[in-house]
Amino acid sequence: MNMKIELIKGDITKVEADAIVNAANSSLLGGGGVDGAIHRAGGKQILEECIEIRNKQGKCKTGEAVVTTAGNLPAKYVIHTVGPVWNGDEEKESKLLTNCYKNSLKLAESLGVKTIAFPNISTGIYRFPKELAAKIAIHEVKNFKSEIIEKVIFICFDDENAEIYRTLLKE
Ligand code: AR6
Repeated sequence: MNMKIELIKGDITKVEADAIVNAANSSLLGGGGVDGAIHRAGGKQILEECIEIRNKQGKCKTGEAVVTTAGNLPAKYVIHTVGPVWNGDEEKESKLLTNCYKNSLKLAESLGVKTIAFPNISTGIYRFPKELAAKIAIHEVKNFKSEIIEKVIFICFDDENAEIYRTLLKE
């Protein structure tokens, strides 16, 4: 089944989806950007669970995803995925960003998630070109067939990403 796609300009910590995705780093211990916002708004339970995951499996590799509960957030789960830092190796870094979306969606399915919200992974501090990142995200979501996930919401925080997604989703 094809999943419904929605675009929202705003703050992912306010979104009432079953799962929201965090653009984390491999330490899983928090940081700036959307990661900082999620940990601040969600409270210390999220960090405590991230520490437990680290103790069990070590760091989270780029392109992989892990899950915690969502603490004080309106979502049920936070799926933490680690995007690639853009260094200009388009093929390698595109593949890693693809993996972020794919592995997050697979994990969401295994949790029975019906609605999932993604931020624009890697397009902030990690400097991935926004248009290329948006094409990868939309392509991956359109190609992912699911009997479980009904809706994917792209949450664009900055004007530039919102405009890019608006244009690409019209096509
Ligand atoms: N809601 C939705 N999107 C947001 C929010 C928010 N509250 N705040 C920022 N964004 P970034 P990255 C957007 O830098 O590039 C952290 O320190 C932002 O406009 O958060 O993957 C981590 O710990 C941008 O489009 O993540 C890592 O060390 C998008 O989120 C590193 O940054 C991603 O920007 C990850 O860098």
